[in-house]
Amino acid sequence: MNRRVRDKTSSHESRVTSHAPPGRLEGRIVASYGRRYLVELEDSSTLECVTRGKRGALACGDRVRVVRSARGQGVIESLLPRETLLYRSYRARQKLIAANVTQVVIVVAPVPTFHEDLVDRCLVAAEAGGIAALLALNKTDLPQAAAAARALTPYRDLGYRMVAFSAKSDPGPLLPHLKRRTSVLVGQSGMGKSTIINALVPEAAVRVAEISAALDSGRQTTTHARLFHLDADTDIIDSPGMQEFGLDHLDIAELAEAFVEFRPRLGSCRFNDCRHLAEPGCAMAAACADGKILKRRLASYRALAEEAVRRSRKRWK
Ligand SMILES: Nc1nc2c(ncn2[C@@H]2O[C@H](COP(=O)(O)OP(=O)(O)OP(=O)(O)O)[C@@H](O)[C@H]2O)c(=O)[nH]1
Ligand SMILES: [Mg+2]
Ligand SMILES: [Zn+2]
Repeated sequence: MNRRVRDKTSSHESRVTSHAPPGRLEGRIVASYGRRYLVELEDSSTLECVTRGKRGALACGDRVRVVRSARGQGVIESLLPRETLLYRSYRARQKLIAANVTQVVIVVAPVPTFHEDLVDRCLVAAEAGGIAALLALNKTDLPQAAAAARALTPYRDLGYRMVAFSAKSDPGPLLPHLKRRTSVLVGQSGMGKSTIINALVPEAAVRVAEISAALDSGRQTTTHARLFHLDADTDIIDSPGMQEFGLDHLDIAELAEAFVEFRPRLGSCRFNDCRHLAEPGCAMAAACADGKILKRRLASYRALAEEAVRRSRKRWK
């Protein structure tokens, strides 16, 4: 610290600019609370920020340019290009989950019961977003764990990586899958996403507790996304539990492409524009009849595709 500069400047503002370059700083959003964001700067300090202009279009993990406004506070001036974006959508409304992640960890557990339909939707969103997916079965200490593991085997057969563990007793098996990645934990409420974070990040428990006390909600459920560092090149984002996963931004072709087992068969249907709904000569239907595509997965695709058809009809009315 330069004592002379410090002595000459009495206000905090000018002292800050004396050792930070004037003008813009770059940082990463490590927490998003509605319209407020916590931005971590390159020196690991954080600023509580608001945005100028476009509201609600930023996600945890986003890289941004900020300017300081007051002690510990700043204004987000602009968003830097994203490598990936995971989001849900309902009609034209987007719900951003996380930006710049390289892996989506879909957390499931035997209790409460997880819904395969939601797992399918998370996988579709990850595939469509160009993000690797990992299935994480938590709470293996519970007696129902074997049945839950069986329910997940079709996904392993599709080539998805899978890991099973108990966050309460030992989240260790998950660690090698997280190394050198930026992962976001997603899934239904109560699957144990925050428990995993607390088990892996020693200081997280304190912070999570502080936040819920501040909100005075009395609930343990996660209300906003938050990024934690596991080590210098490993980050993990906790996200609020979800009951549904809207995928209104995907059209039929994108949906079909996001079902990995469809990919080698795309282009083999009788009609070039086959939607794989009920068209004759559909290669997906044929593969399903042969037991090569699971009935449940085809049904899951069709439910999504029918929604997409209804949306496009509405648009042309
Ligand atoms: N038996 C058992 N219970 C667990 C385990 N991990 C988490 N739980 C329990 O599951 C419940 C939900 O855990 P959370 O970590 O809050 O779940 P979450 O997925 O973060 O939930 P939301 O924030 O609402 O999305 C808590 O009561 C945990 O104690 C585990 O490995 N074994
Ligand atoms: Mg949580
Ligand atoms: Zn087809």
